[in-house]
Formats: sequence, C-alpha cells, structure tokens
Amino acid sequence: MTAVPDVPAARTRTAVVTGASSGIGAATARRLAADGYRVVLAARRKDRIEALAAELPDAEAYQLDVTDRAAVDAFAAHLGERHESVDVLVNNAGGALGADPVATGDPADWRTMYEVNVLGVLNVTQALLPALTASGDGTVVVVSSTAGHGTYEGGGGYVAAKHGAHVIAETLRLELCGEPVRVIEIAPGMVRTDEFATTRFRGDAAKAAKVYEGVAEPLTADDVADTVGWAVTRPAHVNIDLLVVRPRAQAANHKVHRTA
Ligand code: 8X3
Repeated sequence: MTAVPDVPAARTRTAVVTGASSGIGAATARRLAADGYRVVLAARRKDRIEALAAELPDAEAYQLDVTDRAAVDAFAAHLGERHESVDVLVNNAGGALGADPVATGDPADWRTMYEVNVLGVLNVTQALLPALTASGDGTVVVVSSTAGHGTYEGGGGYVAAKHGAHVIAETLRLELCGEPVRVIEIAPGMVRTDEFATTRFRGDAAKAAKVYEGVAEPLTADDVADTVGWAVTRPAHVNIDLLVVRPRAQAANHKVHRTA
C-alpha cells in the first residue's frame, strides 16, 4: 500500500484593509476575500464594517481610527493574539477636504489631511511591520493617488498629503530591501465613489457631481480593487512598485475628456 504523504494544510493568509467601510477600501476587502484571504476590515464606522464582514466568508471588523496611535498599537496587539500571521496591509484610509487655493486653504483641513493620509499610513505600517516581516512574505500596499504624482490648482493640502504618502512608499521600499516585505503603491486617478467628492466638498452634492460631469466612465472602486488584488497576488518575488490607474477619459490630472 502506498503511503499518503503528509501535505501540510495551506496557511490562511490574513489581509488588513484600512478605510474598509466604503469605496475603494470596501471593494478591496471584497476582492481580497474572493482571493482567499482572511480579511480584517478596519475603519471608524463600526456598523458598516460589521455589515460587510458578515457578508464575507472569513472576515473580521475592527473599529479603528488610523490617526490614533495608541488605538493602532492596540490593534496590532489584537492581530497578534487572534491571527496566525499578518500577510498583507492595505493602507487605504485617506481622503480630501476642500479644494481651496493655497492662498486661502484652511490650515485645519491641511492638518487633518496630513494626519489621515500620511500619519495614518505611518502609524499602521509601523505597528504591523514586525508581523508582516515575521510572515516571511509580507506586502504593504499604499493606496495613494495621482494627486501624489502631480499637482493641480485647488489640490492644496490633498496633493501635499498624497505626495507624503507616495514618499513613504518609496522610502520604505528602499529601507526594506533585503527583507521579505514588498511595498506596492497604487495611485488611482478619477474614481467615482459614494463619498470621496462629497466629503471633499462637505456634503455639497452639486459640487461633488461636477467633478464627474460629462466624464463617460470614471473608474469605480472595483476597478481600483482589481489592481490591488492583482498586485498583491503576484508571486512573492514580484514587486509592483507603482501602478498608476486612470479612466480612459483622463490622460493626466488636468486632461479630462468631458462630453457637453
Ligand atoms: C483622487 C484624485 O484628481 O481628485 O485621489 O486628486 S484627484
């Protein structure tokens, strides 16, 4: 009789997605769950992430404000207790506030955007890096923006903050060279989500709608999640440093084709 060799059960890999309560974060959580990850959805809005986690095969919701360092450290400790490993971190939490010129932008808005888009990425990445490294094959994703690669009038504090997020990804990749951790930056251009533009214009739906006016097909959150899922599921030795994704109708930050 032939002995059946012991085949070790494949380890369930854990992916953490911040800002998972809506838009690109929620779509990314769904995508990584479909790719077989145990997904931890982290966001401030508990009801939303709980509802999404309940829909996914193996997911957990964890209420988190990425700008609160003590809370982020507690989150890292929680993951250490509850999960065999942390394999993927998708730093997605972020957003824009206002579209004022530099001359009149509100410093409080700039501070808030720096806190979430830059320090939020720093906090969660620092806290989870030991676990990502210990996994033997960790991946850090920074969802930045084309606003991190070029500026536009009224981009103000958002453009400045997203440049900061881009620089974190670039610097971290240099610093981790030789460690078993990839650093991937996904830079989306115009994406129509339920909240991005509405938040930026503080609930002014008319202003928010103008952003996408006449644009045949802005990207969807699923389009971006697809790029995250693709980049993360490349073989471990393949590092997609930077993936810029825009709708066909947007050739550059300023160059958007609109129908009348
Ligand atoms: C969103 C892209 O053009 O609104 O991250 O800055 S843009």
